Amino acid sequence: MATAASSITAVQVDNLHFPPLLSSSVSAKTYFLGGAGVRGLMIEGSFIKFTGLGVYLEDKAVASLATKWKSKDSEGLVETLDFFRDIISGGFEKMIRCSYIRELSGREYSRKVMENCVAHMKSVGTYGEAEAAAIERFAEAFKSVNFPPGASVFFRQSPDGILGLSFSQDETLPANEDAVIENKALSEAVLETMIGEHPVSPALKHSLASRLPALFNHGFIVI
Ligand code: HCC
Repeated sequence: MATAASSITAVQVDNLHFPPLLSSSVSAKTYFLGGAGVRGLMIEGSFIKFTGLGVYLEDKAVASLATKWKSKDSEGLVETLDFFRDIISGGFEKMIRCSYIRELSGREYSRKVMENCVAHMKSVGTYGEAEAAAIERFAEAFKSVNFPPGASVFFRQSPDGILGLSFSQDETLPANEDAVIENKALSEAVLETMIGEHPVSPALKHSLASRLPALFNHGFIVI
């Protein structure tokens, strides 16, 4: 079995722990932690932390990204939208874990995510009938779930345009997916809204940009 580099560390976001590796029985893949960061909102002048977001990448992401980006350092990468766009649309699978610091209902959470995704798709011209239908399925999937602190939603974004959703009461990845939505524009928009041009988590972008160069330059140590 292909496993990941021993040099990859865990990340702590508030009380949430993001382990270095994640295995999925759905995809039969192992992912490594690219980075993790907090998503908060300024409410009446104070920064309120709502969720912790972690981006896990399929092993082959390192080789795929290194060719173009290995000569840039962390400070350069964090400012480079094209680098994040290559993560978002690269030909490797991503598993995004969103864990809750504050309790949110599925409706509250999905409303915000959908708003951002629709705005992005409209701005790049990919929002059409198929995307509107995919958004409806997304809303439906979140309709009757609740996320107390510590619960998680996992988004599996495959390069062929599949978005898998798994709801968990803790930090662990469930054995089965709760919904599978086939729509490439929406699957990419979820990650775009987190680490793209108008990111909900600049901290996550910093984490990715600070961790990935070591892997690009020292290679991927298979253990
Ligand atoms: C996204 C992805 C993730 C989030 C988002 C947009 C997120 C949301 C948290 O907003 C949140 C905070 C307060 C609320 C509802 C949701 O992590 O009332 O594209």
